[in-house]
Amino acid sequence: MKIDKTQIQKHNDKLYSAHQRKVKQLVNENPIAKRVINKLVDFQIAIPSWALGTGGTRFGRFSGGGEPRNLEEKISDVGLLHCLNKSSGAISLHIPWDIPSSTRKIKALAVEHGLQFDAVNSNTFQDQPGQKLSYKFGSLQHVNAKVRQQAIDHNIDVIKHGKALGSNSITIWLSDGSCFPGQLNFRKAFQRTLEGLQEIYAALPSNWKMFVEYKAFEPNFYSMTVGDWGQSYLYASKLGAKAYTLVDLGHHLPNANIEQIVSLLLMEGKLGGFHFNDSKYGDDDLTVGSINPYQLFLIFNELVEGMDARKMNHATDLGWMIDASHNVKDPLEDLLQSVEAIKIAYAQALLVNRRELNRAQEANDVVRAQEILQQAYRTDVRPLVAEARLKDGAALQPIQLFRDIDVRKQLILERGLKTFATGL
Ligand SMILES: [Mn+2]
Repeated sequence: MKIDKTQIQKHNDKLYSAHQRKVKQLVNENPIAKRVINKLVDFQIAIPSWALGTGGTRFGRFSGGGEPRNLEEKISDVGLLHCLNKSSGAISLHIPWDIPSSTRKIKALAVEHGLQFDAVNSNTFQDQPGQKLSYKFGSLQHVNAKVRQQAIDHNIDVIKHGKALGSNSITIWLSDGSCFPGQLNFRKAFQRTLEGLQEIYAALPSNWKMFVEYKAFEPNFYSMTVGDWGQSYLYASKLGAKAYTLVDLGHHLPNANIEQIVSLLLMEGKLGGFHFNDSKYGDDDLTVGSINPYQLFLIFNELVEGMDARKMNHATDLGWMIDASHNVKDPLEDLLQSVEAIKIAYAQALLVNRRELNRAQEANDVVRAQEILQQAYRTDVRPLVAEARLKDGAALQPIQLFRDIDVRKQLILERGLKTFATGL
């Protein structure tokens, strides 16, 4: 299905005067509000192909109906999101779930929807049908060189698919690790993994980036071979200038100070990108900003500060991706909420008075520093985010429009009630 421009126009016309009042007030109160709107227009967040279907847990999966049955329908779903919010102009593919049957046709379809291909993702955390050797005891860390080679070959194959589609980065998340003490020699596992990553790195096209994602626990519960940002940084440093650390918000131990991690990785020029989600316990994959929006704001506060210090382009110099998959919401509504939460946090971070904050920090004025941060955080920036959408021809209230025109009902009519998208 496609959303007609007149449907968006009608929706916006109805909401326009109330919206305009709020924007005017914000622009009057904040001298930089107009600059914030322009930055919001440029800021795009990639949608992961695996989040378009209903996710599951190890206990079960409850399909929502009308889920995309193939890559074409996944691209069409991201096209719907992008049409509604003009902020989701890229899709992140997972190989082998999303191998195109025709690269030429898939590229043309993406262009039709105004989409680009973001980072491609490899998968050595599962065994695929027909696969020769098993990843039960890891992939790049494996004691058997043949298993390691199979994982290396897969990653190089993923790069080839990405290159054909016009992507320019690969995200490697390894589930490698151990479940019990004594199972693994940590040093040897690290060395083997590094050697495998080096072979993959050697296959990167010159303009590509490699993102090394870390995770504290699960599926291995005693040790993870890329378990935290320090280990990821170690791999990325040893690999070279094209390798970076990728921060997934759900991949930390509880109470980790993610904003500090972000700040230091940026300082070292080794922050590559993000996987956004939210969590209460661990890798919960909940909607971005649903549990702890203040933390999301604090992370963006460090991102804006650190990127400006290195004169980086907010929109293009880091990879911005969502990584979520859960089982009770309509996946498309969830993604609209996630993108909105990211843009709200970004806008609030842009409103922080940097000069005043710096002055308060230099004077050890702790109270003032908190006031400055929370002044920005407690500003309702939603009209600015909506104005950025309006400027780009998208809907003032994407979720409301999604419901008003019954997008899900249309998708169920087209695809059926009992469809299953490949994913987690
Ligand atoms: Mn992730």
